[in-house]
Amino acid sequence: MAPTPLIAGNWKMNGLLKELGELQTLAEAAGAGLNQGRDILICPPATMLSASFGILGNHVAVGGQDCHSAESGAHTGDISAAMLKDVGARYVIVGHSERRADHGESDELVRAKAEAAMAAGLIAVICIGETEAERDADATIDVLARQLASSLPDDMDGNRVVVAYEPVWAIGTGKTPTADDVRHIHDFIRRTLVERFGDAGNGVRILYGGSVKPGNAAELLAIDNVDGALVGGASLKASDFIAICQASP
Ligand code: G2H
Repeated sequence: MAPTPLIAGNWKMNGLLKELGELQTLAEAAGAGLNQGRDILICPPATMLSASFGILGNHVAVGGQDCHSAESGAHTGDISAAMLKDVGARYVIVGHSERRADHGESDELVRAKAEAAMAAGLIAVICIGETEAERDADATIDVLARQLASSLPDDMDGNRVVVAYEPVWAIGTGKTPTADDVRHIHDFIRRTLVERFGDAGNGVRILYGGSVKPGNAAELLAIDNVDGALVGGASLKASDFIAICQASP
């Protein structure tokens, strides 16, 4: 049986408390049935997590955009997985390409963060994806194989891990891979998960991310082994994000 689709919004470093009205609109749509047959997640900036949880309640999950690999300690400015859980988060994104690039995060660190998230009772959304240079060098599959081998915890639970495939060159650019490319890559990710984790690999949701918009969501979300989307820019406006949710089968 195919996993329940997950439509996740990543607000990145956007959003002030005055923007909470967008979440109110989303909460009302979810309360009216938007969340039937699909899971919906919003990952606002950490400053908005608590207020977002208050508005979205149980209809729409909230998540962090990153967490530290340690449980607690002297790490100024960082947030632990337990802290995210404490304010109502159920998920956390780890290894987003912007964190890998801006903060030099390695596959091994991403894996440690995913393990910390799972230990705290969160679902880890582990991001992988090739850069434009890697794609141009025909290295996409090699890069994804390495990231999957090194960023994923060994202790796999299909309900506790989500993999998000986000080609770096498609992020915020308006460009997306062809449907055939997405199908081929998601098939590869599924096969890799099943080879390593057995049947648990079939339960892992594989999201596509990178310039998902209301206009392309239906085509992307209909592809085999695309179990949802990780949406950046188009998640900031409730009407766009709701349209993407409605496009999921
Ligand atoms: C990819 C995505 C969200 P966008 O980073 O994670 O962003 O939809 O703006 O390309």
